[in-house]
Amino acid sequence: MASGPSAILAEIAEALRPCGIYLRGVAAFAPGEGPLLVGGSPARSMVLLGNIGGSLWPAFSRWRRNYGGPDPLDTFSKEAIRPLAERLGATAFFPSDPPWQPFQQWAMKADGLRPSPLGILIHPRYGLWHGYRGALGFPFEIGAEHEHVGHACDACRDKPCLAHCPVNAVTPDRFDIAACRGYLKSEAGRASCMVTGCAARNACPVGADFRYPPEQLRFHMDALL
Ligand code: B12
Ligand code: SF4
Ligand code: SF4
Repeated sequence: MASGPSAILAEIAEALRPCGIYLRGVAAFAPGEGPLLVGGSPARSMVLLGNIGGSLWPAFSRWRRNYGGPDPLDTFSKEAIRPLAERLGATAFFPSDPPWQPFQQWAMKADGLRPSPLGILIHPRYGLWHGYRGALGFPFEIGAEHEHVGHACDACRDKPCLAHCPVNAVTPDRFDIAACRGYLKSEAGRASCMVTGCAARNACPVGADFRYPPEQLRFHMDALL
């Protein structure tokens, strides 16, 4: 078992690399501020884990050939992350498990990421093409270097994401979930966003190289509906 913060991070990175899941930052909490861990003490560090672009899609696709149950991506992530949590004595959190944990707040704390008009946090390199698959909470500090990145939307003059949604669900103030869902269920939506992904997300010029592969786009759209 790893001892010392940098050995722990190295072990996590090493164990999850074959699954295409990466270290996505470490959020640090003041004493008493973090969520409660198994055993009752509050977290001092939260190691965020997730995909960068289509990084997990090859491993997930292979795994899925032998899985016919519900929530495949969540199950795949849990199978990868849970044994690691046990080995490291960490508490595992997953983004889709109720009660929803504030993954986006943790990511903002870890790397200074901020939300795009779509509600998704934007990364200056990966754009809107990244997500979180889990997090490991520890009752001690892990002194990872913080990347603290800039906010791409501030420098984006034309904001094409705001112009490309066919039902104007994406606005500077809010994301209109009902309008989006209504469109996705319509014939037009089934022939457009459901096949090629969210048009507003696709219109963003940041991180275009990290765009999800077509099957992954469709998978997430099906899940959204
Ligand atoms: C519920 C939920 C939704 C709901 C509603 C969101 C809402 N109004 O709050 C719906 C179903 C609409 C949704 C949609 C999507 N979601 Co969502 N969603 C969540 C979930 C499970 C819980 C959010 C929450 O309430 N958290 C609890 C609060 C306490 O945490 P928080 O960090 O403070 O929450 C922040 C969000 O609520 C955010 N927020 C507020 N309004 C909206 C609206 C949208 C659309 C989003 C994405 C976020 C958002 O602001 C809060 C403050 O920072 C999170 C996972 C998680 N555990 O956070 C994913 C999550 C936020 N979603 C995510 C994604 C990627 C999407 C989709 C792109 C799905 C897809 N198709 O791929 C879409 C976006 C719409 C689009 N057209 O592209 C990612 C975002 C990753 C990132 N880079 O930031 C998360 C983190 C899941 C993950 N596994 O990574 N989502
Ligand atoms: S198009 Fe511009 S404003 Fe919209 S998400 Fe991308 S960078 Fe941000
Ligand atoms: S999925 Fe389609 S309808 Fe929904 S916000 Fe994106 S562009 Fe608009």
